[in-house]
Amino acid sequence: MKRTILLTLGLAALVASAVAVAAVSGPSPSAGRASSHREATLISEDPSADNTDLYAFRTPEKPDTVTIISNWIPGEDPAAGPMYYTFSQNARYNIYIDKDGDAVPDVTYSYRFSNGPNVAFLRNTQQSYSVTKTENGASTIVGQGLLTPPNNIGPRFTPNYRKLVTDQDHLLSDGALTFAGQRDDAFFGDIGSIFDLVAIRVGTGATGGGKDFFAGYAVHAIALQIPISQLDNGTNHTIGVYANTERPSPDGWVQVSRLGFPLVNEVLIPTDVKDQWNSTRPGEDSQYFQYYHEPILAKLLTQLYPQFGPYQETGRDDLVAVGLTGVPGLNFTGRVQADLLRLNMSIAPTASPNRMGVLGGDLAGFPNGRRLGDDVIDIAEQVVAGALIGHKLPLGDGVDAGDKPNLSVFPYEPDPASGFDNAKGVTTPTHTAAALDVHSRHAARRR
Ligand SMILES: [Ca+2]
Ligand SMILES: [Ca+2]
Ligand SMILES: [Ca+2]
Repeated sequence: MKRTILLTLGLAALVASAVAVAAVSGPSPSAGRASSHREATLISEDPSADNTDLYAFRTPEKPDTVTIISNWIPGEDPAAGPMYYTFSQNARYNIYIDKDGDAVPDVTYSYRFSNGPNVAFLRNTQQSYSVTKTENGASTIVGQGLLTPPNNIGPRFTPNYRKLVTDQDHLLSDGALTFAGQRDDAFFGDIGSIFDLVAIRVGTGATGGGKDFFAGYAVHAIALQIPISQLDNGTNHTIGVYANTERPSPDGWVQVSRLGFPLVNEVLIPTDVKDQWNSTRPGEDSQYFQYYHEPILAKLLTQLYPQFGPYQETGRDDLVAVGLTGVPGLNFTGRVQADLLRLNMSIAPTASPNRMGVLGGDLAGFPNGRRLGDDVIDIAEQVVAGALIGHKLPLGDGVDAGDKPNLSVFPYEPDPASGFDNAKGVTTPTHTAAALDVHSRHAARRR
């Protein structure tokens, strides 16, 4: 029903917005990168299956629940129509939760999306979806015929966008709350400088001056809010979470992308191994031990910033613990090495979160799970440089928060900017005014 109304609204708006839409119908930008945006060769050719970020935290407003947010599709330009970004109909989007430290998922939520009829020359971005939960080997459909909001196209096509979003919070039959759809990318960072050989624009990077590459870009998100009572193992209270995307193949569903801990495939895994890593399940991650134990980035820092060194380039048991097993006393899950985002759910949410998380003395933040505001780039740079082994450096990218404040209500990631309000390429009368100014000065001289 809602979709019909939207379609009608959309058609009514078409005539008025046709010129504007035609002006933005060029190819979408390919520059999007985040903690794992466009990080490996194959997946960079398949953006709608590309995991970008994963978050897991105890919910401040409902502390008896855990919120998991998984993002896909890097660098969505909200104006990039008419084939606006959507979840792929030919993919399976999964969120996995390991409750007992063996790196084998105990609870899986799988999402499948279907497109509705298109609107003239515009893609209909409101999709329907189903959610299947697998637990103890048994699969149950816990949600069916659910809707995403449409993408934020503009005030005529998608007016009252906040309400379009809140209308699509859905309670699943197992008691979890879910949302799926376009969101502003909560990830923040100066990727423009980082990928220019870890360039730092100002000082050591911890004093501002960076550019948030992700400002104005969106992603597609799946958010889940699950009662802790459904996930708690009763002993160490620690879950390991990861998300992946699967595509169909003649041999069944194949994993084409995955994400647990941020920045792993981006920064730790060598380029030639990145595609293989994306196809590996976390339970087989001990094969990547050497890339944690002898990180490439530490060697790179030695070459690029010898004045801040020396950096410990080998024997990095601290990185192995943080990334592969969890940190003893915080979120250790046992000896099985696996790339998972580990969250000790017995640690209460912090009233005033510190963006540096555990490094800043705030145990409710990264790397104990990950909150939307945690500054994983600064934390990762400082940890690789040796923050946990006595070599503390105030490294960072000079960007301390996202361009939009996160919401205090589910699904917490901000509403995306609308395509209509896109701030890029704004033409100002500056040149004309300057030219006129020159003319008038000439005229004044002549007088
Ligand atoms: Ca398990
Ligand atoms: Ca943002
Ligand atoms: Ca930062």
